[in-house]
Amino acid sequence: MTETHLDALVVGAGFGGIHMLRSFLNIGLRCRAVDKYTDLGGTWHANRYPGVMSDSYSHMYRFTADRDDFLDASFTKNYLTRDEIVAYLNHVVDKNSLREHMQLSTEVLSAEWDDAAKRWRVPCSTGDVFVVKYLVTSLGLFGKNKLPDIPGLADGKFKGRVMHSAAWDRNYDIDGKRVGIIGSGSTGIQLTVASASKAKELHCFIRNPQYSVPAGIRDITPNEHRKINNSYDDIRRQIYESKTSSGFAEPSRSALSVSREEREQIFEDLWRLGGGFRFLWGGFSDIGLNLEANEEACIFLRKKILQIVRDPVKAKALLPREPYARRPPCDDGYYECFNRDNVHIVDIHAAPITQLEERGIRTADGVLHELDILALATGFEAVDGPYKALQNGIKGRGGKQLTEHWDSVGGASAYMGVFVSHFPNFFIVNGPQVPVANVPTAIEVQANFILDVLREQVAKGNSDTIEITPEIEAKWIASNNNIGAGMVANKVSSWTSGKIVTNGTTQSNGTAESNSKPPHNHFFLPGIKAYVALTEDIKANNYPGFVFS
Ligand code: NA7
Repeated sequence: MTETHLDALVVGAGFGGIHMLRSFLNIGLRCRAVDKYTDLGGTWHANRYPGVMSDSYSHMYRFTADRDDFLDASFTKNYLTRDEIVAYLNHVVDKNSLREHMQLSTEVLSAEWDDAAKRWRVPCSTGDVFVVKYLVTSLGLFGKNKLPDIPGLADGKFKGRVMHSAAWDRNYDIDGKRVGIIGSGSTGIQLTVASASKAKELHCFIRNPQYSVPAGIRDITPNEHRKINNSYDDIRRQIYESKTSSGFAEPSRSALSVSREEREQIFEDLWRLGGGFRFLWGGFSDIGLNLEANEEACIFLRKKILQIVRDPVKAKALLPREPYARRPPCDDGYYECFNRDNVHIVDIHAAPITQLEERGIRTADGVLHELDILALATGFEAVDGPYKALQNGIKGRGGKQLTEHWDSVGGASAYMGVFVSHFPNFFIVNGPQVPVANVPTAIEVQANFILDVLREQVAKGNSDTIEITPEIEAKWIASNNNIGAGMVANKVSSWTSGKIVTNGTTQSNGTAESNSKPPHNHFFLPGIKAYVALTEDIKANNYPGFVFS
């Protein structure tokens, strides 16, 4: 056992962990970042399935505060592949000399607040024990894979390979194989497109089809890249003056305020431009807010599906039965894949999976779908999953377990997406109630606020601890849940709204079934501009709800 005393430990070496490490080192803290993976990148390290890429614009999917870095960025397409993102993160690490402060293949086993010493004690899988004043976790929203509860999956009788999308073996070649994909979210859609032309037969097991729009992947010409660079100041301004910082305008008009023809044209333009976030937020203000406006988007998207998919049976199985309200996927020819003879839909809403057998998946209609590989694009125990997965958890004041605390307040929560009552000197980045926005930007605004709070701590005589009151936390949770209750997302089963329905079924009237947990909102929905305004307000009012002692 090696005991290391530092000012701060950052857990996670993805976007959030790297940015926090850099931020803390910049203000002179002695700090280390650890990560359980063998390499940096966090979620982007783990996700290597065929077709994996970002669906945020290339020039936005980076830390834009560093002007030189923004201007030096090299990308050739409007979206980045997974490998380009990991290369970018490596570049940030090297440019800022962070590598010597990082320790990979190091899994945190637990973290316990020692109130006498006013320190966190953090034992790791390597035998290291970090004793630190500040603990920062940036475990990622998707750090824990979700495996489906399919009889036969665990007993290993299936003769082929089974791989979760976030535990993919890149040496496995799907060429000429009989491939099965369970799941049709962002991941399942990317995997389908990447597999359709390679697999001998591709079976897509779809329970709740989602609405996908074209991503609009295209080259960025040198001229266009120059234009982006010349707009740096405008882009930075837009980032902080918008809700989602996605790199496009967010209009304030309602989908119901324009004529049918105009609405149709706007949807058509969005479809042509591409991008799921753009389709949801870049045409009208109320697709996510108003069921009637939402239904207009659904009508347009259903029509597109029916136009593209030639086989009426396949087309019908691809028609979503719920509002357009999950995290919006986009694709590079998803619906077109189903016009291929080797691509099949297995409608597991109609005939659920009964078991995984030696040769493949059996469905309730008795059919055996023979497979060489089963890809589980079944998502993640999103948001709080990585915290539940910590062997002995995170224990705050009086030995209080973080996950128990979250159970007692209705779900995973953090004031400003950062602070948790009863957990002194503990900061979460890119976790529960992070602003719903472009991820690097959301991380930047959270980091800026943490640095503000640390400055305040110094101003207040360098107190031992920073903590928030249970009252401010309760108000924050209630406010987020109130905002969430008005959203269409609250009517579907989705990890984004925290309304997960265990069997995944959504009723034909579009509402999630009653066996779901009470809604608990996982995001700060007002977004970046409102988040920054709130931080200004907190500072101007002398940090109400914060206790520096
Ligand atoms: P998602 O968006 O959570 O999608 C998971 C998919 O897996 C979804 O289609 C689920 O169907 C399906 N699923 C999950 N469990 C089962 C079982 N047991 N049986 C059948 N189908 C199942 O995860 P993704 O990986 O696509 O995306 C996660 C995020 O990564 C995404 O939002 C981006 O931010 C990047 P269901 O709808 O529950 O019927």
